[in-house]
Order: sequence, then structure tokens, then C-alpha cells
Amino acid sequence: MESLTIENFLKTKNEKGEVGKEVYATLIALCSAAKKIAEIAAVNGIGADSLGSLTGAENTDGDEQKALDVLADQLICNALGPTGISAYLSEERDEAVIFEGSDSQIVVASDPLDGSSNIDTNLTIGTIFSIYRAEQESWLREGRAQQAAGFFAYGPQTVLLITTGQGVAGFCLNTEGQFVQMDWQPQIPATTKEFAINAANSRYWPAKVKRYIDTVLAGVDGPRGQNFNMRWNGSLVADAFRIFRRGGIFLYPEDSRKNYENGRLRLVYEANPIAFLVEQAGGRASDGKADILDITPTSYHMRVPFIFGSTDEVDSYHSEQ
Ligand code: AFP
Repeated sequence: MESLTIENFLKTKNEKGEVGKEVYATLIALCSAAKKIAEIAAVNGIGADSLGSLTGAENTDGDEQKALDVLADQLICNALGPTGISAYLSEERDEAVIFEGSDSQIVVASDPLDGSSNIDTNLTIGTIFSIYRAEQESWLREGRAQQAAGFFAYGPQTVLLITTGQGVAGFCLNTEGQFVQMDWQPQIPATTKEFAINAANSRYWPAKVKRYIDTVLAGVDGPRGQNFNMRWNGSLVADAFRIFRRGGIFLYPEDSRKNYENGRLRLVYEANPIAFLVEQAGGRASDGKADILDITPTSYHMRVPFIFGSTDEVDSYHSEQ
């Protein structure tokens, strides 16, 4: 049977009224930008400057900007311009880009290049996006208001996980440059034996995090009565894709380091889109207490503690609170 392309997938959704014309055009535009990012990343280090090289600038949150961070951000902004949306919020920009003349109120918030510390080490990196309708005053909405969300992961495969509120669909870029639907229904198993956390930060964690991690590290000799495995990619999209594939729990909690009192990940363009996908795939996403999607954003770059994945395991973490 012929694979379903993202274009036909979205055309059907548009005809069924599941996505409006701006969201449809926006998702197609993001796919075209993602293909360019994938092509550029795939030949990093051949002939041009390293895409992981520092630009000497920092983004608004103090992260050092890499060449591909800035390039990816520009590619996405340029692709979104003709779609008719109102605004673009980016990890790489202090303020929103306003597209003059639009009356759509549709906003795209994006981490254009997630995992950029992995660019020169040939590890999976990605682009995360959230699409919602917002009033001009703030360009911010709580995660439950999202109309679509997803992420591209540029790794051995270039994949896209996307939701418009009717479950999650997975696509893979084929050799003809088309995103075609994968023969897999993304669904996060309720239980897991795998956790993802940066254990190097353990001395900074609050006691509740230490208690939970100690229970999984105790394995079969501890209260959980089973052994666990650990993975940490340093790339949210890579850890997230694995969790959609085989379950797991991802934790980036608050810690005692300066600026990490709410963890590292940003609500508007990292936690919200991933949380929308996670809930649509039967998982759970919280800040350790509240569902991520219920948190009201107060600024473009606000951070949140971010715990997501297999529902029973996220509940186990909550029970240590
Ligand atoms: P970079 O984009 O600066 O590499 O950060 C990646 C990230 O935002 C997210 O993708 C990872 O899960 C997390 O940071 C890794 O953080 P640590 O480097 O503190 O482990």
C-alpha cells in the first residue's frame, strides 16, 4: 500500500475540519524548513564552518548560540512568513516576530534547534514546535489551547511526530524527500523500566527527586522490586522519541543551581508541545505536581520542571513528592 505523505495526511484533516487553513499551511512550511535543516546537519563539517561553532552570542536565556541554532531559526522564520500567521516565538529570539497584515492570531512557538550541544558529536538533534491561537497583547496561551504540536528529530532517520488533537502520527523523511507516515501508532506504554535524567546534577536535586531516583537505582533489591535502565541523550527530542517508541520517564526537575530553580526546559516551546504529544499518546506530563498543559505561561522563556512519559511511572514520581 502506498505510504501516506504529510501533505495528504494534512489535506484530509483540513477537509474534515480538524485543522484550519493557517495551521495546514504552517505545518507544511515547517516540514519544508525541517528538510533544509536535516540536509544541512547531515553534511556538518564538510567544507563549511562547523555548525556547532559558537556565534559569540547568547540567546535570551543565556544559552550560547551555535551557528545551526541561528540558521535553523532563520529558516523557520522565513518559511512561516508566507503562511498568514500572526507571530513567531523562538528560543533564539528575545521578542516575538510579528507578521504584519495577518488577522489570523495563529502563533508558532519553536525551539528551532534542540540539543545543539550535540551538533558536532553526530547525535540526534531536533526542532520542536507549538501552534495555537493567541491575542496580540501577550502571544501566550496555556498548553491546552494548542491546535497542533510536534517535533522533528534529525538522527539516523529524520522523523516527525505530530498531533492536531486526534492522537499522534509519526512520519519519516524518505529518499525522495517526502515525509511519509510510519507503520507505527505512537502510544506510550503505561509502565516502564527505563528513566532519563542527567545524574551529574544529583547533588543539586531536591530531596524528593533523590528519593525517587534512589528507588529506581535500588532496583530489584529496593521498594520497586525491579531493575531499571538509564538513558540520557542531552537532547530532549531524542529522549522523547525513545519514550514514544518504548515508554520511559524523562525528568528535568528544578535544582539548586542559579537559574535552575524551575529546571532548564522552557514551557512555551519545549514542554507544552511535548506534553501535548505525550497526553495524546496516553502518557502524562507534569512539573512534578500540575499537568504541564494547565500551567499559564507568564513569559516567552519561562522555565518549568519537566517530568513526562509512562503514566504509572510519572505517578510513582509524584508519590515521592
Ligand atoms: P542544548 O540545546 O543547549 O543542547 O540543550 C538541550 C536541552 O535543552 C534538552 O534538549 C536536553 O534534554 C537538555 O537541554 C540537556 O540538559 P543538560 O545538558 O543539562 O543535561
